[in-house]
Amino acid sequence: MNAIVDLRSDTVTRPTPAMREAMARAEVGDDVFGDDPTVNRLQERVADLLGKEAAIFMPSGTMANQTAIRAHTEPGDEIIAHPDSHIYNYESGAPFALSGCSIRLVDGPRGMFDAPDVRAAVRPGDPHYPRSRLICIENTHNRGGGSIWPIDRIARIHAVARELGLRMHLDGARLMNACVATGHKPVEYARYFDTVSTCFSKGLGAPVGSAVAGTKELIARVHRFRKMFGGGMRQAGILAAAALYALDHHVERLAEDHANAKRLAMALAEMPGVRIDPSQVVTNILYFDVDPSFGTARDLSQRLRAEGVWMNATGPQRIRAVTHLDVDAAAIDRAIGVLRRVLAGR
Ligand code: TLP
Repeated sequence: MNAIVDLRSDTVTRPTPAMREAMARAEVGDDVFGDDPTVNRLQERVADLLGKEAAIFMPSGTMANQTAIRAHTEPGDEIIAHPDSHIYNYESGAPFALSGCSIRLVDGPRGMFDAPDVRAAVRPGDPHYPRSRLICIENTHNRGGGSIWPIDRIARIHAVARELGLRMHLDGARLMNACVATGHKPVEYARYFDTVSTCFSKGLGAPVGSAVAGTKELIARVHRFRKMFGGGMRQAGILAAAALYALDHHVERLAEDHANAKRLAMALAEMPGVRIDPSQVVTNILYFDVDPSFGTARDLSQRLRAEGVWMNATGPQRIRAVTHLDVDAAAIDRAIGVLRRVLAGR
């Protein structure tokens, strides 16, 4: 029997033998004391990569985003974010619970809004209102289908933020996917943001780990909240070594994941009962809609699962597939074959 093709998320990747070796060799210390040389090396590397004064290692993307949000805001403040954003949908309501902030949702196609939308959403400086404090942007955008924010749009939003005294946070869980797809350097995006979070445990293939970068002052605040939220880690160099390995070896190869996602999307577009626009598939995430005459998304995903192809239903008729390090072109071919067979035999 063929191995399972797991397209549920790029978080499912397992460390490669070479990454495990790098982890086993890592020099470690107690990172709560600031003593772990490998964590320190990773933090310097990430700060440098993103053109920031400092960076801090985090156990998860969620904690990276939420410690940054807490560092920028005070209870009663308001955050501007997209209704499809990860921080709003998939972080357990943390901005409300951990930072005491409300979120003003600003919509737009494929997870992206523009500067006039932001300007219209900022509250007047009147004590009746919450204080608009922080704009959060996600790049690439997960529920937007792995979409990439155009840099000039980010620059326009940044200009409004500066004019009106708001800060900017980037959820860059998949920033490297955006960089590989466009050829832009991470710093070209990061320069518009006060803080940037980025993940090593998505397409980059590390088992655990994210980071937040910003000014020394902001990162000192983020550090305090990481401790408060229970994210202080001890001999975390073993994990930082995996992240360093991923930055050295797994960035450029993201282009393969993008090519695989595109190929899967093009094949899906030819299948009965499926709606997808392959031209919108620009990185490693794709969504497609299932015609109700072919059953629900959950029905289809269960039938696919029985054939060894795993994809999650994300809505009544919607399925997400994510390509990654553990799915090569041959595995994509197998997934395409199974999809064809299952859809033909509805
Ligand atoms: N996303 C996961 C799920 O939570 C949905 C996935 O499978 O895609 N920002 C973005 C844009 C993300 O997609 C994710 C994870 C996170 C932050 C949170 O990262 P973790 O899972 O490390 O807390």
